[in-house]
Amino acid sequence: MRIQVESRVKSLEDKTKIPYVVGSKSPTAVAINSASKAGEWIKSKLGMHQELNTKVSPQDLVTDVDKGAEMMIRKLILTHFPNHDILGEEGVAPGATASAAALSKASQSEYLWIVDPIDGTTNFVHGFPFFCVSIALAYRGEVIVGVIYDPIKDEMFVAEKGKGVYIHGNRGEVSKEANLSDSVIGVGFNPDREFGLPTNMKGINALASTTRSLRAGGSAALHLAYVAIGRLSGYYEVGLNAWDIAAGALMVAESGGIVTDTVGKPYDIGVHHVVASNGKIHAELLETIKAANATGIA
Ligand code: 2AM
Ligand code: CA
Repeated sequence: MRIQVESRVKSLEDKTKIPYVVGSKSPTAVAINSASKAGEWIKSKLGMHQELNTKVSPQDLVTDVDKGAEMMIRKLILTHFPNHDILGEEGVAPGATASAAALSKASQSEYLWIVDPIDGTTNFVHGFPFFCVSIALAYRGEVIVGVIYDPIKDEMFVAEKGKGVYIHGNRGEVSKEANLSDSVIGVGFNPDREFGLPTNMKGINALASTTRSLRAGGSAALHLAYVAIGRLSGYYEVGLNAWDIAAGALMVAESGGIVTDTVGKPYDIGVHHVVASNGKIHAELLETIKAANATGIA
């Protein structure tokens, strides 16, 4: 696995002339190793977290396991890349203003790791087996590596810019549905009851009657990985943060899909309101969300 990944990195380096391997180990190998180690530890703590606190709302949860996993990932990354910057969910004060400020500061970084130690914390707390570790690396603001690890299913999704998306060595591809009526779309019930939840509910209401079905698994990153490998036709959610989206967005783009914000602007690490799809249904998905006044963008 490592040899395969590192040879892909080498060919990317030749192609782009980016000084891609900055240490003795490739960033992709470090991301895989970190996600795997943190994921196994998180799984071992299932049902055993010690602290449960809330952030922006009573529905927005954080545990000692989120914090411990982020610490573990930070240490592993900095061991190999001590000069890189890290934007991690648990290193940022709760709330949209603090996360926007952190992202704006971090956007100046040459190499920026964007880390969500547990995406799907509500699921982790309730023992619902759908959560993951999400790790992305951006070079001058552009995501070049994305790794998502689901420790319950032991599924490791890996994407590198220009090299596709892989799940356990097999290349992933988006699904083939050409119409919303044949599509299964991932959605989310955002914990922000003032803006995020009501906006998403308008979109969910419109999509429920125009799609084959909807799924709200509670992990943005896993939903995006599922779009990338064709298990979902698309995904829509308003009110997310950079760490929920970065790795998964690269995966969707690398598997032939499309990722934009809710008004169709191409994805960048500042996007909070996301629409991802197999590409074929993208226009219809955007139109439906717009007609429902559910873009979250004035
Ligand atoms: P989390 O588990 O890392 O918090 C579910 O709809 C998605 O929303 C999950 O990916 C979840 O990520 C994310 N989420 C939860 N609380 C959030 C918040 N306050 N702001 C943005 N995204 C949030
Ligand atoms: Ca999280």
